[in-house]
Amino acid sequence: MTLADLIRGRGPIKKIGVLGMGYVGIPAAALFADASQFSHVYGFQRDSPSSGYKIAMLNRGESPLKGEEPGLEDLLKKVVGAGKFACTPDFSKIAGLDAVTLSIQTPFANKDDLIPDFSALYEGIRNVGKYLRPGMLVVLESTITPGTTEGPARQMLEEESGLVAGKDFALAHAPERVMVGRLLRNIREHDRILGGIDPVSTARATELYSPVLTTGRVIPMSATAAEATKTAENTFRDLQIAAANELALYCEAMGINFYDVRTGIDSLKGEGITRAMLWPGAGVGGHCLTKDTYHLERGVQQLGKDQLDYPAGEPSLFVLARRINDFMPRHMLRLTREGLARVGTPLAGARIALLGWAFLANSDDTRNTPSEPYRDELLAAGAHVTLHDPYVEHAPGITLTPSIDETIRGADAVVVFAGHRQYRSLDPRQVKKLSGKKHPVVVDGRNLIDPDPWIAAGFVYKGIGRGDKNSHPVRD
Ligand code: SAJ
Repeated sequence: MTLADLIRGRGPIKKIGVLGMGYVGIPAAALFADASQFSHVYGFQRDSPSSGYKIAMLNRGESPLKGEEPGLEDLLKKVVGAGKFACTPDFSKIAGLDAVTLSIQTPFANKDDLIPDFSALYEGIRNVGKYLRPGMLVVLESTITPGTTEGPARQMLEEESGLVAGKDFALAHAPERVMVGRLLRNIREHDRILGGIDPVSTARATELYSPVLTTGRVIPMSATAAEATKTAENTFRDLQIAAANELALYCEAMGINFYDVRTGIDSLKGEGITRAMLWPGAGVGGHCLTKDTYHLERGVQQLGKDQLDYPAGEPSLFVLARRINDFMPRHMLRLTREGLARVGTPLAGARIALLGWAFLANSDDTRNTPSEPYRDELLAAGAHVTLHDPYVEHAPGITLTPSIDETIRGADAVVVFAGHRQYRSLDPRQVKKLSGKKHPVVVDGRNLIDPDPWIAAGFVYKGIGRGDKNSHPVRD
């Protein structure tokens, strides 16, 4: 009996399970449940102290995801109300399903030694393995090191189940490509990279994803190529941001405006000429760009170490890009220190209003926020820091001040770290009044404010990439 026979015997996919009720798993489960082709979807969530609360919320049709997620709450209410979706901690229910997907975080434990923390993912894979039945499909959606699907994931599923991948069950990698704030849209509209360990697995996974795609298409390839595609697309984005950051640092040093240079570079259009330059800023955060480079690096170390031909002794361009982006919060510290020094205020004892704790503009997502290393350095230097973020209610280890006026009151420096729309309309006269300082400092880490009205109001202005303004005469 071949896998194709087993799958034919099972018939079309009807019952689905999604492991990992987070930013990726919840919208994916809701969309599967909303598809008329499928009869029922289980969302699997461990009943742990930290995230067990999600089970009851989801079964009430409520989204535990904070922040604006257009359409998600309504869709959850609809599929729960229709009895097509339920959340459970009972993994034994996997035995009755046709397909299971895993969307579990894959952070790095040690970036220097390229050691990821796959503990949660492997626990999930073993839970699936325990209840795996012939003809079932298993799909890894988490971003993983190239070689994981064909390697450790396959081995664990076979060990736990006693079945053989590609013979008794189908296995594929279909990496998520979602961004907070537009989860449902991204799943429907982005093309779905799909890498089965064999053509039968790829075909079965295509059957799973096609019903939820609207404008998106399935792009089939091998499992390892799919893993490399996902890790590389984030690595390349990180590299593009690092290139913009390095150029911005150069422009500051040369006393010119990065944004003039960017407009100039961007103007070279025409066939074959793409100049998709990204934006410099106060840092790169989130769960993706901060680690996927290391998954790619680990992949080539594990799968291609002996074959790789690379200039001897030269660092990986991708890792260097990571280091440049990780440097930006330190550059923000330098701009803050220099700004204060212009008015004779040492960093020690200075009052800093830090605007923006989320890693992404107009979101509440604080994972690996670049604001944190900056805040830590300020505290280490003896400064007093007041934090504000219109989207983040609370976050571990910090106290947020809900009122922006109270955050700014008495501040020596106001530092914009996240590109939230609310900060775009800050009024320099109002901010100066609240700070009560003759020459408050403003540091713009996201090119949100026009420097001139602030300089005219007596501020010391500092901005990423603004070499044309960062040494302006201070107006009385
Ligand atoms: N950032 C810049 N300059 C830019 C763009 C972003 O400094 O020009 C900073 C942001 O402020 C943020 C960080 O980089 O701190 C990441 O921003 P992001 O826009 O890349 O957001 P992510 O990490 O949520 O989304 C990325 C996206 N990947 C790509 O576009 C290749 C998204 O499509 C992925 O789904 C997501 O990673 C993921 O889950 O992998």
